[in-house]
Amino acid sequence: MKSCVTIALVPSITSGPWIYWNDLEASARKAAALGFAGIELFTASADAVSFDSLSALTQELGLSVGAVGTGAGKVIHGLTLTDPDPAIRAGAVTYIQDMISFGASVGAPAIIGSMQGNVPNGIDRERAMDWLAKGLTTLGDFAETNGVTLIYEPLNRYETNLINRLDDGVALLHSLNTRNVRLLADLFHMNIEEASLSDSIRRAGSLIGHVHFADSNRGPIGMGHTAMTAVAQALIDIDYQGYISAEAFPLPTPDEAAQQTIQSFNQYFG
Ligand code: LER
Ligand code: MN
Repeated sequence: MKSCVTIALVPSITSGPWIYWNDLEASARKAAALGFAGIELFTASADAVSFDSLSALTQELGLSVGAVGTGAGKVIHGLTLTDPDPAIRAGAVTYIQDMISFGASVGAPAIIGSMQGNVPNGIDRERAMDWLAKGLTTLGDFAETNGVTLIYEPLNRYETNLINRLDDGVALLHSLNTRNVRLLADLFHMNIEEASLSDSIRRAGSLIGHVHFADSNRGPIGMGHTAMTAVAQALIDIDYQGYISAEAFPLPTPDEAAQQTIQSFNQYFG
């Protein structure tokens, strides 16, 4: 398993569950100094960070890019895969394709979290799930031709009414006409929705492609009450090889949150 830490690079978004903020180079240098293996980027668009500077920086520091988030497509551009307007759904697909290409240029998968949207008012759940499935299939195939997987993230009930639990995510993935989509196990969302984090991880098994590492209160692991020993054992038992990426509030400060995260990572997975 590989340690990873998030860097938020969207100037108009000034609070949220990301450890480092605003300055890619300074953040990457701090992450490398603490011993993180990877960085996860949250950018406004696919061209917000230049490939040349990103690849030079990560090569110099020996860091990989663990994943790229696509949530700004919803927050800034108002796009989701389940919008009732077909033009907006198509815009969401194009936006995510651009993010997939950007991520693939540095070997990283893109994450679909908030970009999944919600069952819109006045629309049947079945119809919205069909839009989601079509979007994920198109994007899963697109990612495959770019040599990366696509990561789909169940979110807690306050953020989506589409898929809240890993079991339902597994069923969704099995229904798709692509085998290139993996699940994101975000321990914060799971703390709200799952009966047992470790049992859900064991059932999802090899379909888990990325992990968001946050405690019950979305602080860095160690600052809440998630029973992390059992969660870590489940990830070890399913032979999870991917990133354990800190998507948590930068509390009490970004530097202390990063320090707390790497200490917890080493405690459970070192
Ligand atoms: C949002 O709560 C989240 O967990 C992100 O990873 C997805 O956009
Ligand atoms: Mn997440």
